[in-house]
Amino acid sequence: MEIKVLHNILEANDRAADEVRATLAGAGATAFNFIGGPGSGKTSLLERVIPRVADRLRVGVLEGDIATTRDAERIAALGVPVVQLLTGGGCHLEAAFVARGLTEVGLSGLDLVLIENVGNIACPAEFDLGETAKVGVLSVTEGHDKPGKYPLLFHEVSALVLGKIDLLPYTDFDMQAFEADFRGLNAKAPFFPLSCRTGEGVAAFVVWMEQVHSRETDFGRGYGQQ
Ligand SMILES: Nc1nc2c(ncn2[C@@H]2O[C@H](COP(=O)(O)OP(=O)(O)OP(=O)(O)O)[C@@H](O)[C@H]2O)c(=O)[nH]1
Ligand SMILES: [Mg+2]
Repeated sequence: MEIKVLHNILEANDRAADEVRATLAGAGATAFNFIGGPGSGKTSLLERVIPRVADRLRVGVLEGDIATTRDAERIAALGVPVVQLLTGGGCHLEAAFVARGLTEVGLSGLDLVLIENVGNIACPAEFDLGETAKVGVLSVTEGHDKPGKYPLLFHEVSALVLGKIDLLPYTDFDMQAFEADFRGLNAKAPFFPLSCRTGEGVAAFVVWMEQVHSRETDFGRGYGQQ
């Protein structure tokens, strides 16, 4: 019974995701779906990325959250349009909700749409939002064993950010073990170690985002399967 219900939800979600994809294509916009655990640094990454592209690209943000507008307030302070998507307890965003968010954020005037999913590395990976690319966000304080424990996300991502590398000296994070675990699930997605505290590594990630927008790089849904 439970399995049947989930199947129906995913089917409906996939149809809505196809509509989001068509809407984005019609607007010439590129959408990134940022997926990571609570506190992994998703909003901090958006705060670093947006000022770096704002002179060239028009950016809008959809902020997924369970209960507050705190992240939306942080993004609004950067002067870009932002819509808060409150799930009211739900552990992930769904495509129909994103479709409404795109209308509210003013998609027709945008180049990039940055979607911060609800903090979680399990549920959001199952839901196609119609995004151009999924970006996984893990931080060194979460541990190097996470790819094998949460394989779907690491398998699905078009790029993986490993944040908070400024904290590496204070943790037992094993970079070699982490990369081996990740590459066992996803051979191709580029890997961006970075720090939103120092700014190290952010520029390379922004270059990748712009290449995705200009379609100069290979990317996409199920990238890990290729
Ligand atoms: N040292 C260090 N701290 C960081 C870095 N990036 C983010 N943080 C801190 O980590 C905490 C969580 O960062 P957020 O950006 O709010 O994380 P988030 O993933 O958006 O969190 P949720 O929206 O609650 O899921 C904050 O206290 C940040 O200042 C980093 O690169 N280095
Ligand atoms: Mg956040």
